Amino acid sequence: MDTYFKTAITRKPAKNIADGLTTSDLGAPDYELILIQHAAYIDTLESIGLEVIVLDEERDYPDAHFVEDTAVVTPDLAVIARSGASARQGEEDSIAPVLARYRKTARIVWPGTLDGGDVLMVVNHFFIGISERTNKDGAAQLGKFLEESGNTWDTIPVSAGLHLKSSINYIGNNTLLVTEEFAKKKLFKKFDKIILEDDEAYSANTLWINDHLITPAGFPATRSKLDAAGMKIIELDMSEVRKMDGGLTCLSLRF
Ligand code: CIR
Repeated sequence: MDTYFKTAITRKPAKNIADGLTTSDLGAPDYELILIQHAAYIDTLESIGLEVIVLDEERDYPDAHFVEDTAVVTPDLAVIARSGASARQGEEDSIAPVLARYRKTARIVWPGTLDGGDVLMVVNHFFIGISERTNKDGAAQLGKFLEESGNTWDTIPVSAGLHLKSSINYIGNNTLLVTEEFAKKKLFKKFDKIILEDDEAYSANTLWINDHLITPAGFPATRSKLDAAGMKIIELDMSEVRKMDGGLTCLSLRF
């Protein structure tokens, strides 16, 4: 197995997770169960070669275990984000010093906003979703930092879902796992695509890491398409995470 990602930052969910932001109508998450699901997520990352840092819960920030939104980490840079959700601004303050141990850091500043969930990295090209959380200014600030270290970038409107990566993820070998709506976009023309059934759109949020594809359990049509593509798949139960609009990528920062 090629180990490309060595480290993941995660955070224990706080007891008041149900006070976080959500658009789902799936009910309140069960705290004991989310702890079990979170522990299984950490075990899985460790099983594929990552060292996992687990930060303490943050009761003032019930969404803070969705650490992905607080930064964008590339092989040589960590850009600390500034969420477009005011209730989430400040989560990044306890992440920045941890990332500074591993990377040179930069920051998105006012009037820019950016959530890491809107940033899709495909090798050294970055697709930056313009959404309710990420504005054009935030995207331009990130783009400038990315260019300085030799990367390229594009913006794309997030026309459905909370973040760009709610609908599309890169799974290696020039292939995107993508909803039908995003599959049509010109920007993704050069990629091969595995297109999801509409009623399995949640499974777009998969995590391709260290030669494995971690997918949410309970999406049989997606599973058979991925099996046909011959990938090494690990399914995890994300039921409680989903209730707060979260998914597999949201629960860690990986580098
Ligand atoms: C929020 O609305 O910000 C959280 N409840 C969910 C964030 C999910 N993060 C992600 O997809 N990267």
